[in-house]
Amino acid sequence: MTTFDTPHRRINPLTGESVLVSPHRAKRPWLGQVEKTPPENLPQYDPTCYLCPRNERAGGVTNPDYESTFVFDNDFSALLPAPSPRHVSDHPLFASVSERGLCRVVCFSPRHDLTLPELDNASIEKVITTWTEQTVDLSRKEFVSYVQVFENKGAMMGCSNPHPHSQIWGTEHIPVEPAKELERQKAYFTANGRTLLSDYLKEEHKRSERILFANDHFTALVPYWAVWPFETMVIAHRNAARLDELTYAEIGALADILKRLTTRYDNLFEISFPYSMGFHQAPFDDQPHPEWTLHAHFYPPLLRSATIRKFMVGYEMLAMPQRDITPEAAADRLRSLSDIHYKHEPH
Ligand code: H2U
Ligand code: ZN
Repeated sequence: MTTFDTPHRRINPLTGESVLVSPHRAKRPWLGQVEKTPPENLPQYDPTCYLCPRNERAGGVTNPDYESTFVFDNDFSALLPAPSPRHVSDHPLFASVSERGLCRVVCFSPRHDLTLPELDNASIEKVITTWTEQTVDLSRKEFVSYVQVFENKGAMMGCSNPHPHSQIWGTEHIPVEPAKELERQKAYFTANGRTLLSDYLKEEHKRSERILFANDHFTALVPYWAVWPFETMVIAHRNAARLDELTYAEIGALADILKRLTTRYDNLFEISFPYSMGFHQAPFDDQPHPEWTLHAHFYPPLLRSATIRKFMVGYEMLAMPQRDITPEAAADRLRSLSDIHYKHEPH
């Protein structure tokens, strides 16, 4: 095990980008902004919520009386499916391309008050199969080459409504982050004949200091190159490149990992823990993708309590990301927590 107690840079092999780690600085005092904690007790049904069953959404559409997951086209889609006129630029310094796509919202359940860790395993499996069906459905549109599943959780992450939901966007081009990962995973596979993430996972299991937990099919860990204080990844053990390649057993295992990880996140500061998470799947670009390993990233903003967040400002905006608490220390904290949600733990 390596001891890191002085400033150093770590490189993210998936993107080629670096993070500056400053372990000696983790105890600096904080007199800055303090966040509000989210309300703890939400109603099961909120008559003013545009995601609850039977309620009206923008544009006057009424939600069905749905009983498990519910998917609809975003009423304020960031992308449009219709082809737009070809962009013609009169100068290389003013480049643009048109982008077609579709944006959907996926509600986890009719319950306004139940977040991912509070759903039972069968309901989480249903969320995963809905993400899978939607991935396949969007990928069948002739103009879609990449599908991004993601969840913004908590007001701190810009989530507009506490009713547990995620989003899924299909786009004509491969977006920036997956495009970097595609290039790096391809280069690694070409050079080594094995996938980058399968080799990484094997090494992490040997070293064990950043592993949180694993089951037969998935591992949750704090990546060596994590930028956010409690950033984690969930990585498939097998070389599945997309959600639709998962077997029933793997979907069950993924549900188990997601439930345990989000439960520990909530237990960390005993609040509904905010984050942005999403799956990185291989693109739908008519190419084989033996280099790609299905994985999820969780990016939570909180740093040292329910009310103190990490800001990506100053040096991060102008130079490179920087963190104080080491990924190993963050993994220690997350590993020490219970898999039983604090709201349900006998006090
Ligand atoms: P968040 O995951 O950021 O909370 O987004 C929820 C989405 O719901 C957001 O993209 C959409 C917004 O455009 N929305 C509707 O589609 N219909 C509505 O009636 C309100 C919000
Ligand atoms: Zn609701």
